[in-house]
Amino acid sequence: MNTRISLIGAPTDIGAGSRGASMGPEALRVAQIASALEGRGLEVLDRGNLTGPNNPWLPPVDGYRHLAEVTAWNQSLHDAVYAELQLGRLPIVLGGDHCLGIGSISAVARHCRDTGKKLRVLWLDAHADFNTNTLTPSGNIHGMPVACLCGHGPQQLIEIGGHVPAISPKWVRQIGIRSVDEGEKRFVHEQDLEVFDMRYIDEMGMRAAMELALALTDANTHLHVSFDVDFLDPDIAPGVGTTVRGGPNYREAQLCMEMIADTGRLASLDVMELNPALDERNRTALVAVDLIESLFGKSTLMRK
Ligand code: HAR
Ligand code: MN
Ligand code: MN
Ligand code: MN
Repeated sequence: MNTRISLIGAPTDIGAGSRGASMGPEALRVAQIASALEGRGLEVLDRGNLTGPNNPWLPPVDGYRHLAEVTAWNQSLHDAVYAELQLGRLPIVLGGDHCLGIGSISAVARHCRDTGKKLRVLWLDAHADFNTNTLTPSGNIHGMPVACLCGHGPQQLIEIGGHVPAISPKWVRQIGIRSVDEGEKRFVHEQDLEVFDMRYIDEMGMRAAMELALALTDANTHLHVSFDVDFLDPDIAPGVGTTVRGGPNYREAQLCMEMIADTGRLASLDVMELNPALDERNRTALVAVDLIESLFGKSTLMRK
Protein backbone atom coordinates (compact mmCIF):
# COMPACT_ATOMS: atom_id res chain seq x y z
CA MET A 1 0.00 0.00 0.00
CA ASN A 2 0.99 3.59 -0.62
CA THR A 3 2.60 4.90 2.57
CA ARG A 4 2.63 8.58 1.58
CA ILE A 5 -0.54 10.20 2.95
CA SER A 6 -1.88 13.70 2.34
CA LEU A 7 -4.57 15.13 4.59
CA ILE A 8 -6.90 17.62 2.89
CA GLY A 9 -9.33 19.55 5.09
CA ALA A 10 -12.64 20.58 3.51
CA PRO A 11 -14.35 22.57 6.26
CA THR A 12 -17.89 23.03 5.02
CA ASP A 13 -21.45 21.95 5.77
CA ILE A 14 -22.74 23.41 2.53
CA GLY A 15 -24.61 20.24 1.46
CA ALA A 16 -25.96 19.22 4.86
CA GLY A 17 -29.27 19.68 6.66
CA SER A 18 -27.65 20.85 9.89
CA ARG A 19 -24.69 23.10 10.56
CA GLY A 20 -21.43 21.90 12.12
CA ALA A 21 -19.70 19.44 9.77
CA SER A 22 -17.54 22.42 8.81
CA MET A 23 -15.69 21.78 12.08
CA GLY A 24 -14.97 18.15 11.18
CA PRO A 25 -11.41 18.60 9.90
CA GLU A 26 -10.22 20.32 13.07
CA ALA A 27 -11.92 17.74 15.32
CA LEU A 28 -10.10 14.94 13.46
CA ARG A 29 -6.82 16.79 13.91
CA VAL A 30 -7.55 17.29 17.62
CA ALA A 31 -8.21 13.52 17.78
CA GLN A 32 -4.66 13.13 16.43
CA ILE A 33 -5.35 11.61 13.07
CA ALA A 34 -1.87 12.54 11.82
CA SER A 35 0.14 10.98 14.64
CA ALA A 36 -2.12 7.91 14.63
CA LEU A 37 -1.20 7.34 10.98
CA GLU A 38 2.45 8.09 11.63
CA GLY A 39 2.26 5.44 14.33
CA ARG A 40 1.37 3.01 11.53
CA GLY A 41 4.67 3.87 9.84
CA LEU A 42 3.10 6.20 7.28
CA GLU A 43 4.45 9.53 6.09
CA VAL A 44 1.76 12.15 6.68
CA LEU A 45 1.59 15.60 5.12
CA ASP A 46 -1.23 17.79 6.37
CA ARG A 47 -2.04 20.11 3.46
CA GLY A 48 -4.26 22.27 5.66
CA ASN A 49 -7.76 23.37 4.73
CA LEU A 50 -9.33 24.30 1.43
CA THR A 51 -11.39 27.47 1.39
CA GLY A 52 -14.72 28.15 -0.23
CA PRO A 53 -17.98 30.01 0.10
CA ASN A 54 -19.76 30.38 3.44
CA ASN A 55 -23.02 28.60 4.13
CA PRO A 56 -25.83 31.09 3.35
CA TRP A 57 -28.45 28.72 4.84
CA LEU A 58 -31.06 29.27 2.14
CA PRO A 59 -34.01 27.12 1.01
CA PRO A 60 -33.71 24.85 -2.06
CA VAL A 61 -34.03 26.19 -5.60
CA ASP A 62 -35.20 23.63 -8.20
CA GLY A 63 -34.64 20.89 -5.62
CA TYR A 64 -31.06 21.88 -4.72
CA ARG A 65 -29.83 23.83 -1.71
CA HIS A 66 -26.73 25.94 -2.30
CA LEU A 67 -25.92 24.48 -5.70
CA ALA A 68 -23.43 27.21 -6.64
CA GLU A 69 -21.59 26.92 -3.32
CA VAL A 70 -21.61 23.11 -3.44
CA THR A 71 -20.10 23.33 -6.93
CA ALA A 72 -17.33 25.68 -5.80
CA TRP A 73 -16.32 23.44 -2.88
CA ASN A 74 -16.36 20.31 -5.00
CA GLN A 75 -14.38 21.87 -7.81
CA SER A 76 -11.72 22.93 -5.36
CA LEU A 77 -11.67 19.51 -3.67
CA HIS A 78 -11.46 17.76 -7.03
CA ASP A 79 -8.39 19.79 -7.93
CA ALA A 80 -6.71 19.11 -4.57
CA VAL A 81 -7.37 15.36 -4.59
CA TYR A 82 -6.31 15.02 -8.22
CA ALA A 83 -3.05 16.86 -7.52
CA GLU A 84 -2.18 14.50 -4.63
CA LEU A 85 -2.93 11.43 -6.74
CA GLN A 86 -0.72 12.78 -9.53
CA LEU A 87 2.07 13.16 -6.98
CA GLY A 88 1.66 9.47 -6.19
CA ARG A 89 0.21 10.14 -2.75
CA LEU A 90 -2.82 8.74 -0.93
CA PRO A 91 -5.34 11.53 -0.24
CA ILE A 92 -7.47 11.50 2.90
CA VAL A 93 -10.27 14.06 2.73
CA LEU A 94 -11.27 15.43 6.12
CA GLY A 95 -14.90 16.52 5.63
CA GLY A 96 -17.05 18.32 5.62
CA ASP A 97 -20.40 16.97 4.61
CA HIS A 98 -20.81 14.13 2.15
CA CYS A 99 -21.64 16.30 -0.87
CA LEU A 100 -17.83 16.50 -1.07
CA GLY A 101 -17.77 12.88 -2.24
CA ILE A 102 -18.56 14.29 -5.68
CA GLY A 103 -15.32 16.24 -5.97
CA SER A 104 -13.20 13.63 -4.24
CA ILE A 105 -14.40 10.60 -6.20
CA SER A 106 -14.56 12.38 -9.55
CA ALA A 107 -10.85 13.15 -9.06
CA VAL A 108 -10.14 9.53 -8.14
CA ALA A 109 -12.06 8.34 -11.20
CA ARG A 110 -10.09 10.71 -13.41
CA HIS A 111 -6.83 9.39 -11.97
CA CYS A 112 -7.98 5.84 -12.64
CA ARG A 113 -8.75 6.73 -16.27
CA ASP A 114 -5.27 8.29 -16.59
CA THR A 115 -3.52 5.27 -15.15
CA GLY A 116 -5.66 2.40 -16.45
CA LYS A 117 -6.77 1.31 -12.99
CA LYS A 118 -10.08 -0.30 -12.14
CA LEU A 119 -12.00 1.66 -9.52
CA ARG A 120 -13.95 0.13 -6.65
CA VAL A 121 -15.80 2.55 -4.36
CA LEU A 122 -16.85 1.34 -0.91
CA TRP A 123 -19.60 3.63 0.34
CA LEU A 124 -19.89 3.17 4.12
CA ASP A 125 -23.03 5.02 5.15
CA ALA A 126 -26.44 4.81 6.82
CA HIS A 127 -27.79 6.46 3.64
CA ALA A 128 -27.65 5.56 -0.04
CA ASP A 129 -27.04 9.23 -1.03
CA PHE A 130 -28.74 8.45 -4.35
CA ASN A 131 -31.32 11.23 -4.51
CA THR A 132 -31.92 13.61 -7.38
CA ASN A 133 -33.57 17.02 -7.30
CA THR A 134 -36.93 15.44 -8.09
CA LEU A 135 -36.60 12.58 -5.59
CA THR A 136 -35.07 14.46 -2.64
CA PRO A 137 -37.25 15.21 0.37
CA SER A 138 -34.85 17.93 1.56
CA GLY A 139 -32.89 19.47 -1.30
CA ASN A 140 -29.71 18.75 0.68
CA ILE A 141 -27.01 17.77 -1.78
CA HIS A 142 -25.26 15.49 0.74
CA GLY A 143 -28.14 13.11 -0.06
CA MET A 144 -27.18 13.10 -3.77
CA PRO A 145 -23.45 12.45 -4.32
CA VAL A 146 -23.66 8.85 -5.55
CA ALA A 147 -26.36 9.78 -8.07
CA CYS A 148 -24.29 12.76 -9.26
CA LEU A 149 -21.19 10.59 -9.68
CA CYS A 150 -23.24 8.14 -11.75
CA GLY A 151 -24.31 11.00 -14.03
CA HIS A 152 -27.68 11.88 -12.49
CA GLY A 153 -27.52 15.46 -11.32
CA PRO A 154 -26.94 19.01 -12.42
CA GLN A 155 -24.45 19.53 -15.25
CA GLN A 156 -21.99 21.51 -13.13
CA LEU A 157 -21.71 18.69 -10.55
CA ILE A 158 -21.70 15.68 -12.86
CA GLU A 159 -18.93 17.05 -15.10
CA ILE A 160 -16.42 18.10 -12.41
CA GLY A 161 -14.04 15.25 -13.20
CA GLY A 162 -14.12 15.93 -16.94
CA HIS A 163 -16.05 12.78 -17.89
CA VAL A 164 -19.79 12.10 -17.60
CA PRO A 165 -20.62 9.89 -15.83
CA ALA A 166 -17.61 9.97 -13.51
CA ILE A 167 -18.26 6.38 -12.43
CA SER A 168 -20.51 3.42 -13.18
CA PRO A 169 -22.89 2.15 -10.49
CA LYS A 170 -21.19 -1.23 -11.10
CA TRP A 171 -18.06 0.08 -9.38
CA VAL A 172 -19.88 0.93 -6.14
CA ARG A 173 -20.61 -1.24 -3.11
CA GLN A 174 -22.71 0.32 -0.36
CA ILE A 175 -22.40 -1.01 3.18
CA GLY A 176 -24.42 -0.31 6.35
CA ILE A 177 -27.39 1.30 4.59
CA ARG A 178 -30.57 1.68 6.68
CA SER A 179 -32.23 4.93 5.62
CA VAL A 180 -33.36 5.33 2.02
CA ASP A 181 -36.18 7.61 0.85
CA GLU A 182 -39.07 6.10 -1.13
CA GLY A 183 -38.22 7.49 -4.57
CA GLU A 184 -34.53 6.99 -3.91
CA LYS A 185 -35.18 3.31 -3.18
CA ARG A 186 -36.79 2.80 -6.59
CA PHE A 187 -33.87 4.57 -8.26
CA VAL A 188 -31.31 2.42 -6.38
CA HIS A 189 -33.05 -0.70 -7.76
CA GLU A 190 -33.42 0.72 -11.25
CA GLN A 191 -29.71 1.57 -11.41
CA ASP A 192 -28.84 -1.80 -9.87
CA LEU A 193 -26.59 -0.48 -7.11
CA GLU A 194 -25.05 -3.25 -5.03
CA VAL A 195 -26.17 -2.60 -1.45
CA PHE A 196 -25.20 -4.53 1.67
CA ASP A 197 -27.81 -3.00 3.93
CA MET A 198 -28.16 -3.61 7.66
CA ARG A 199 -30.65 -6.40 7.05
CA TYR A 200 -28.00 -8.19 5.00
CA ILE A 201 -25.37 -7.60 7.69
CA ASP A 202 -27.78 -8.82 10.41
CA GLU A 203 -28.49 -12.02 8.54
CA MET A 204 -25.16 -12.82 6.94
CA GLY A 205 -22.66 -10.92 9.08
CA MET A 206 -20.16 -8.20 8.29
CA ARG A 207 -17.63 -10.80 7.13
CA ALA A 208 -19.83 -12.11 4.32
CA ALA A 209 -20.82 -8.59 3.32
CA MET A 210 -17.20 -7.45 3.08
CA GLU A 211 -16.06 -10.57 1.25
CA LEU A 212 -18.61 -9.82 -1.45
CA ALA A 213 -17.99 -6.06 -1.43
CA LEU A 214 -14.29 -6.72 -2.01
CA ALA A 215 -14.73 -9.57 -4.48
CA LEU A 216 -13.03 -9.25 -7.87
CA THR A 217 -10.57 -6.63 -6.72
CA ASP A 218 -7.02 -7.30 -7.82
CA ALA A 219 -3.57 -5.73 -8.11
CA ASN A 220 -4.92 -3.32 -10.72
CA THR A 221 -7.76 -2.05 -8.50
CA HIS A 222 -7.80 1.39 -6.92
CA LEU A 223 -9.89 1.01 -3.76
CA HIS A 224 -11.59 4.18 -2.57
CA VAL A 225 -13.38 4.26 0.78
CA SER A 226 -15.99 6.94 1.34
CA PHE A 227 -16.59 6.75 5.10
CA ASP A 228 -19.67 8.66 6.21
CA VAL A 229 -19.34 8.58 9.99
CA ASP A 230 -23.12 8.08 10.32
CA PHE A 231 -22.41 4.54 9.01
CA LEU A 232 -21.64 3.73 12.65
CA ASP A 233 -24.29 3.05 15.24
CA PRO A 234 -25.16 6.30 17.08
CA ASP A 235 -24.31 4.58 20.38
CA ILE A 236 -20.63 4.82 19.42
CA ALA A 237 -20.85 7.80 17.03
CA PRO A 238 -23.39 10.41 18.12
CA GLY A 239 -21.55 13.34 16.52
CA VAL A 240 -23.23 13.39 13.11
CA GLY A 241 -26.11 15.41 11.68
CA THR A 242 -28.31 12.50 10.68
CA THR A 243 -28.09 9.64 13.17
CA VAL A 244 -29.91 6.44 12.24
CA ARG A 245 -30.21 3.73 14.89
CA GLY A 246 -29.21 0.17 14.14
CA GLY A 247 -25.80 0.66 12.55
CA PRO A 248 -22.65 -1.44 12.83
CA ASN A 249 -21.34 -1.73 16.37
CA TYR A 250 -17.72 -1.19 17.31
CA ARG A 251 -16.56 -4.71 16.49
CA GLU A 252 -18.48 -4.92 13.22
CA ALA A 253 -16.99 -1.61 12.13
CA GLN A 254 -13.50 -2.77 13.10
CA LEU A 255 -13.92 -5.96 11.09
CA CYS A 256 -15.08 -3.94 8.09
CA MET A 257 -11.97 -1.75 8.28
CA GLU A 258 -9.62 -4.67 8.92
CA MET A 259 -10.89 -6.60 5.91
CA ILE A 260 -10.34 -3.56 3.70
CA ALA A 261 -6.82 -3.19 5.12
CA ASP A 262 -6.06 -6.84 4.37
CA THR A 263 -6.54 -6.24 0.64
CA GLY A 264 -3.62 -3.78 0.56
CA ARG A 265 -5.44 -1.86 -2.20
CA LEU A 266 -6.69 1.19 -0.31
CA ALA A 267 -5.63 4.20 -2.39
CA SER A 268 -7.87 7.09 -1.25
CA LEU A 269 -10.25 7.86 1.60
CA ASP A 270 -13.00 10.31 2.58
CA VAL A 271 -13.96 10.86 6.23
CA MET A 272 -17.26 12.71 6.08
CA GLU A 273 -20.17 14.07 8.09
CA LEU A 274 -18.42 14.30 11.46
CA ASN A 275 -20.26 17.10 13.29
CA PRO A 276 -18.39 18.28 16.40
CA ALA A 277 -21.30 20.59 17.34
CA LEU A 278 -23.35 17.46 18.02
CA ASP A 279 -20.55 15.37 19.56
CA GLU A 280 -19.71 14.59 23.17
CA ARG A 281 -16.12 15.41 24.20
CA ASN A 282 -14.92 14.61 20.66
CA ARG A 283 -15.68 10.91 21.11
CA THR A 284 -17.00 10.44 17.59
CA ALA A 285 -13.81 11.90 16.16
CA LEU A 286 -11.81 9.59 18.41
CA VAL A 287 -13.70 6.49 17.30
CA ALA A 288 -13.31 7.56 13.68
CA VAL A 289 -9.54 7.87 14.12
CA ASP A 290 -9.43 4.51 15.90
CA LEU A 291 -11.22 2.89 12.95
CA ILE A 292 -8.98 4.65 10.43
CA GLU A 293 -5.98 3.13 12.18
CA SER A 294 -7.53 -0.27 11.51
CA LEU A 295 -8.19 0.70 7.92
CA PHE A 296 -4.44 1.26 7.64
CA GLY A 297 -3.57 -2.09 9.11
CA LYS A 298 -3.68 -1.90 12.88
CA SER A 299 -5.31 -5.09 14.03
CA THR A 300 -5.63 -6.55 17.48
CA LEU A 301 -3.36 -9.52 16.99
CA MET A 302 -0.10 -9.72 15.10
CA ARG A 303 -1.49 -11.07 11.87
CA LYS A 304 1.40 -9.96 9.69
N1 HAR B 1 -31.93 10.89 2.36
C1 HAR B 1 -32.04 12.13 3.08
C2 HAR B 1 -32.00 13.30 2.13
O1 HAR B 1 -31.68 13.18 1.03
C3 HAR B 1 -30.98 12.25 4.13
C4 HAR B 1 -29.60 12.26 3.58
C5 HAR B 1 -28.67 12.41 4.69
N2 HAR B 1 -27.39 12.20 4.15
C6 HAR B 1 -26.29 12.11 4.82
N3 HAR B 1 -25.37 11.58 4.08
N4 HAR B 1 -26.15 12.35 5.98
O2 HAR B 1 -25.38 10.24 3.94
O3 HAR B 1 -32.28 14.38 2.47
MN1 MN C 1 -1.83 6.36 -8.53
MN1 MN D 1 -23.43 10.05 3.18
MN1 MN E 1 -25.13 9.29 5.88
